[in-house]
Amino acid sequence: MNRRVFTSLLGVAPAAFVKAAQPRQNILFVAIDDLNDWIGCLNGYPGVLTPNLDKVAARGTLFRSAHCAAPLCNPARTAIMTGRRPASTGVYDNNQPYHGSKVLKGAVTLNQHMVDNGYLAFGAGKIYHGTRGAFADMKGWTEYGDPKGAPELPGPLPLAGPVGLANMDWGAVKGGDETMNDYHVVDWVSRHLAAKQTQPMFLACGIYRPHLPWYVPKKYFDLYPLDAIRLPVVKEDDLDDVPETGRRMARQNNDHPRITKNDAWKRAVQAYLASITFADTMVGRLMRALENGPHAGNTSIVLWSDHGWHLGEKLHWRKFTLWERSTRNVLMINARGVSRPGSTCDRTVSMVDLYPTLMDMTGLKAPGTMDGQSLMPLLRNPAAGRTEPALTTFRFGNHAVRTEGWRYIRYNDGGEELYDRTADPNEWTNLAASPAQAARKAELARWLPAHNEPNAPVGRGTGEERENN
Ligand SMILES: [Ca+2]
Ligand SMILES: [Ca+2]
Repeated sequence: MNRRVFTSLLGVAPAAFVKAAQPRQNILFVAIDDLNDWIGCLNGYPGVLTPNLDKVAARGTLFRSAHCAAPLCNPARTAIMTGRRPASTGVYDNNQPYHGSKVLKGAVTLNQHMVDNGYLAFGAGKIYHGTRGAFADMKGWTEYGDPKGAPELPGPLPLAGPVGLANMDWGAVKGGDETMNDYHVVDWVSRHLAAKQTQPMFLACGIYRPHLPWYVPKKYFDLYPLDAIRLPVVKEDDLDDVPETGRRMARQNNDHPRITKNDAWKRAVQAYLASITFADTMVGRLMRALENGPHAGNTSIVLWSDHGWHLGEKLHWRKFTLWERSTRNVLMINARGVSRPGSTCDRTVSMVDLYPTLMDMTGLKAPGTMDGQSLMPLLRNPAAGRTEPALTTFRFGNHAVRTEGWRYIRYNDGGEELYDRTADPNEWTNLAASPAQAARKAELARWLPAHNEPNAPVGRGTGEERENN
């Protein structure tokens, strides 16, 4: 037997063994785009209506301090699906397909790894940064659905009036839920939840709202009357103690002056809330499909959002910063037989931890280097110790280190920020220049990556990935 044949036989054997040795659970993997902590169980906006997300959280473990690897779609999702963070791969921005990264050449994506090990991997909607073309994983699925709705807009764009931009707009669509893309994505995944299978499934459902534009049916806007909207508290001189690189990040789209000048802050908050409750309703439809189908007793759930979102905090909108509003995302895991219903975990965790966590949940071995660490110990015991902080990277060489008590930011040009999360949850007072904090800064800086991989090539795709909002 030559070496090649021998190796390929060895490659097959473990999967066959795993398949025979243990009954395997399905994994329902739910991604929600641009959802920050404004959900009931995370208490980011008291009064938000997210009964379905709260129910998913109550089924298992809610991670209350989960942070993205990057505060924007493409690198955040690349990190989740490959287990490698931006400083390792060079995928920092929305225009760099992961396929172009030298480091990721030959890397096995999460869904591909499931397929390689006997799972049926079904996906629909936005899992990667794009549902087709250069930014998607076109090969690593048993089947991928990209169903579209046809929401009818009530008039010419922008619906929000003069304050609206092509990519930052909001308003009520004419039809109901069934006109929306997300409705059809949930239907597509639900059909797989209704069908019996002889193999375990990895089922990925990518919900697009509350990503811009905030076009959702009127009934969701009606849930949040304008006179009851509460605005985030901001400090007008907040950016004065922020280094120039951070200030540039905050001002890049000039959103805050435009929105406040047009007296549109409350309307924008209302539209984001409406979009969140729409997404929550879609999660509820998905959960009903799971409960009513043949897989209800044998499916674990991993539900996440890709990063946070500012609605004026630190005089900024959208993501694209290294502050808490951008880095904190939603993560809830119901690992059947492991996580206890209603448990919460306050350890600071990273989204690069998901891939190794799923390896532990499925009994598979990671196919290569993983930058994160499995959350399994925290699913078993949410109070278990964890030393490694969460690292978030925004473009080349800019990083935030988040521990339970602190946030330390170091920009590529050496600019620094340090926030005491306990005393200053709004991150208003930059302590980086304080001599009393020198030792703390040095301790936190130890967690900055030793290597920053150069930028991966810019790619061309379908156009979806070009949105930079
Ligand atoms: Ca996103
Ligand atoms: Ca400040």
